[in-house]
Amino acid sequence: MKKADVRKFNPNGAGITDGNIFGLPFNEQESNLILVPVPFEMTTSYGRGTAKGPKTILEASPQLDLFDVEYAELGLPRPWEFGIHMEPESARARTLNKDGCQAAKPVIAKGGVIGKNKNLKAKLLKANRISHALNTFVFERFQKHLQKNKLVGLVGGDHSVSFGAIQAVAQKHPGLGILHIDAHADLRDAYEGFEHSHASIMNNVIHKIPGVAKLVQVGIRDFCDEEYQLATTHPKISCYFDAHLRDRSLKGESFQKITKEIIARLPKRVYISFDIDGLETWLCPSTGTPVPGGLSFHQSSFLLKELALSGKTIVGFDLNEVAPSGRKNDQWDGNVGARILYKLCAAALYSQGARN
Ligand SMILES: [Mn+2]
Repeated sequence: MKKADVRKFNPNGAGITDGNIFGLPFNEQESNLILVPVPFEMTTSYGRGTAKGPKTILEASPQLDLFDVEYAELGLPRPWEFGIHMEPESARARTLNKDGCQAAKPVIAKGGVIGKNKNLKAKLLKANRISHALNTFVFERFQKHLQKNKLVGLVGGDHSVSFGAIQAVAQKHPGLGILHIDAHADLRDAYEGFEHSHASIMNNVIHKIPGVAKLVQVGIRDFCDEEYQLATTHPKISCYFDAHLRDRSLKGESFQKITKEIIARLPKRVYISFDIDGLETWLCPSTGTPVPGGLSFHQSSFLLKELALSGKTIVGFDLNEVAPSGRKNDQWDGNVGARILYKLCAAALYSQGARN
């Protein structure tokens, strides 16, 4: 992997707030890693705001110091040297979000129970059409970058936005495994009538993307009966429930042993789908559907590092459900989001052979 022109950036200076991710000066062409922001939250059912996730992360990101000690000891102290670029938010995604939210709002207000109401039925049809359009949009963005052999990450948006990204990555790498970090199983058949809901993303991935061979879920602690059935019986799914992780840790098993077991269940090529609410809630206080429990920052970054070191290749990722608090000068959600995003970038680059 070829480095970008590193003379353009002084990592010892204060972060440049020039509107680029992590304050880095690299354009799309010279970057190995492209981030695609998708400001979309049509099906958000509880707290809203994650359409502002990419902006929240972007604004907090120049605050990071980009030297990474854990990757430094492995030979990659400066992941940024390989070029990380975040595209500007596209007008198309914003329009789909605006129209989608308008259509979905009255349906969500009724909890998806639309009965014989023709108006609501029409709105639901429209919302489902918009989901398909959004999936196609994300798929095409990803496909374009993948064809140029870029590593691509997505920044959401609600979790439904991952579908097109996983579809594109699985098309390039059939037999793909998904490492899914989340509080929620996201295995509902559909939610409130929405075919592509944030709550059914992994059900859709398992049933509609044949290139996905395996789904390994970690930190799951909020799910319904149906989801439990699917998570525990589907041959493609291994689910590490949060309660089980807690029990095993509290009874003295090392987290490294558990991590190795999780990673062993994944095939050679891995896509990481990281819902920020998989973390402890104090790390993502403004996310839409927070649940107590969850992974610590250290556990999740350890898992990413162990995956990077395992010899498996991270071929794509997403970070979703980050939302701003809405309080002035409060960058906490964005700050944690940016740090997880940088760890995802570092792990993916390392697994692809990047070394300084
Ligand atoms: Mn979630």
